[in-house]
Amino acid sequence: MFEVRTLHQDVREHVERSVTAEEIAAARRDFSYLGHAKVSFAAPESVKKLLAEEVNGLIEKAGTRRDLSFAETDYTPRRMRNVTRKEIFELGTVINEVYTAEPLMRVLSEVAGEPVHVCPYEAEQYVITCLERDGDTHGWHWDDFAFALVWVIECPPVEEGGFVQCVPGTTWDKKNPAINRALVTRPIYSMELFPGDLYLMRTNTTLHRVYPVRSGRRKIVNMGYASTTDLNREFTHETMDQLWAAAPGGEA
Ligand SMILES: O=C(O)CCC(=O)C(=O)O
Ligand SMILES: [Fe+2]
Repeated sequence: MFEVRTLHQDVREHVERSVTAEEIAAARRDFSYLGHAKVSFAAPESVKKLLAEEVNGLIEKAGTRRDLSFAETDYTPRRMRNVTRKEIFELGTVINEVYTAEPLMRVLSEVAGEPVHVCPYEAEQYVITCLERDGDTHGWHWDDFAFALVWVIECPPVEEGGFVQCVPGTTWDKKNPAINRALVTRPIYSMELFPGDLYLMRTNTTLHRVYPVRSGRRKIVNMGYASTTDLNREFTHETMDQLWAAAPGGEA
């Protein structure tokens, strides 16, 4: 009889065999100082490949262009193509399965230095973003929930943009986001990314953006996770709710 392997098993085997205590310790140090850390070691190539195939198919099938900005983040631009959590859940299998993989969440918890939980607000569990036109960007913002794990599927060379910038140790006042004030007050860190990279960010206290792309394409999946504090907190979801509402001027 054939054994039906699951992605969870692939991740578990990889974590048990290949992830070292040193890798985790280094990522945990970066994460605590810088609000972000590369964790590309956390998943095997086999899973990255399946996930990339699903992302490519879903962008073709369900990607919707958006060109928006929000008062809550000082009107920084969001110019991108997205596939929403709902579409990914309905049309795909891999991303939804990987999202809840226990061994992966355990690695993330060790890097974060605290438990990482599935996001209680479904719309923020995962999203695909594709930057594909000159000037496309995911402008400066914070996320509602504490953690994001980003899987880089495709990314142009840094000369063409598409790298991530962040300002750790900042918080989101939705009534007065004061993003430029944060940018001139605190250091900005920039992170070069390559296809196959994964990074974890403390997105509720790390202002972040994707530098506009000039040419080439950048495809990612962002998986949002909650902290224990998040689970006991009331949230408003202005920017996400507006982002996923039928986008005026949006095109399929
Ligand atoms: O594309 C990235 O690397 C970050 C995406 C992001 O910040 C988000 O989806 O909230
Ligand atoms: Fe974000």
